[in-house]
Amino acid sequence: MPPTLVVQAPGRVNLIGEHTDYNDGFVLPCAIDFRTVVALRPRQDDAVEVIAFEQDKETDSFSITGEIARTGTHGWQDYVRGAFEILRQRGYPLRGVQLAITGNVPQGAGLSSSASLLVAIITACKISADFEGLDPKQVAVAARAVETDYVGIKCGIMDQMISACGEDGHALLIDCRSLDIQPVALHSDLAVLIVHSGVKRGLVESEYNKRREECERAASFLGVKALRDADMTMLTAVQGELDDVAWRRARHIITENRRVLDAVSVLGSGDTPTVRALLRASHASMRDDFEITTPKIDELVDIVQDAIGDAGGARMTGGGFGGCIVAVLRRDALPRALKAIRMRYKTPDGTPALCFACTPSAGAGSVR
Ligand code: GAF
Repeated sequence: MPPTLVVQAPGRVNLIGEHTDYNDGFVLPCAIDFRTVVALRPRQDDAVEVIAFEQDKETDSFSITGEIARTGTHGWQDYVRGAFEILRQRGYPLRGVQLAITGNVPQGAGLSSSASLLVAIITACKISADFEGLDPKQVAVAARAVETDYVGIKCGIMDQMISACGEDGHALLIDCRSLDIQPVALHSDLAVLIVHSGVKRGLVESEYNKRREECERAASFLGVKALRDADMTMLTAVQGELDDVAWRRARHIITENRRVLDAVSVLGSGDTPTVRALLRASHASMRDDFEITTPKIDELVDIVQDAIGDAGGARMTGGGFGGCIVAVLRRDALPRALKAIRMRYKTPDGTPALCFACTPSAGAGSVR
């Protein structure tokens, strides 16, 4: 029997603003044309039956009549179960369904395949059961709660927000404190290129949590609610008193927030020398102050930056410790970026790097 509803939710690439989201700061991601797709058919009972095509057609099933337990594997099943459990806890009327999940967001690449899965499932539940009062921002908040409260990943809100609220042809400036969003049109001469370094993202969870603690330590030393509320004058005044690691983490966050706001006007005007300066400074700050890049990622960023010169900028994107880089560059510089990657870069296992020229896309919604 065919599905009654098909919903998609995109992955994302962050153009600039890394690790600023959980510091109540600013980010500038765009949704990409790689997505998770969920097909749904209602059932007559209280069971949820799921098949995940990209996971070797693995299946899962559970009942929605009481608390929905984790499998404990941190696998895709816990994301689906968590989405239902968080909606159940919040009092939304669930119904038994048959779900088929597929999609093409590269997994483990730092392009938010898990956020897109959660946003797709919650959006599908919302549309099929006709929930009142769950707008895209609330979908994002519920999806993040699944990660933090059910799966146990202490992420920020960026990935879920952009997957739920993305706009065609635009990046989104997101204020991660108020959740206000401002669409930012990219100049028509600009392209967004994502390159997978082939470096598997290791240590992500433990190092991510460590960065959060270091940022919290710095904020508490400075006497502010979050590093969003600090500035370089305050930070300079405590140099030598606050431990050096926390001091440098704070410098990354403070300067990165500034770079995000500066990038907003520049992306619209297509001023690529300034794009270059901002993305280069962001990468250097992630490498030297936040210490989340790896030598292979640094090498890839340098290769792309050398090839495109003043025609744009390149930096690591996402949580770090592997994954992808992003370049924002003039369309006419794309061929030389791709040629340089092909000629000069090899992934750790010797294969060519995967490159995706992507289009800023709309957020989650039904496709039929
Ligand atoms: C990961 C997290 F999930 C986001 O919330 C964000 O902190 C990002 O790393 C770094 O900017 O994707």
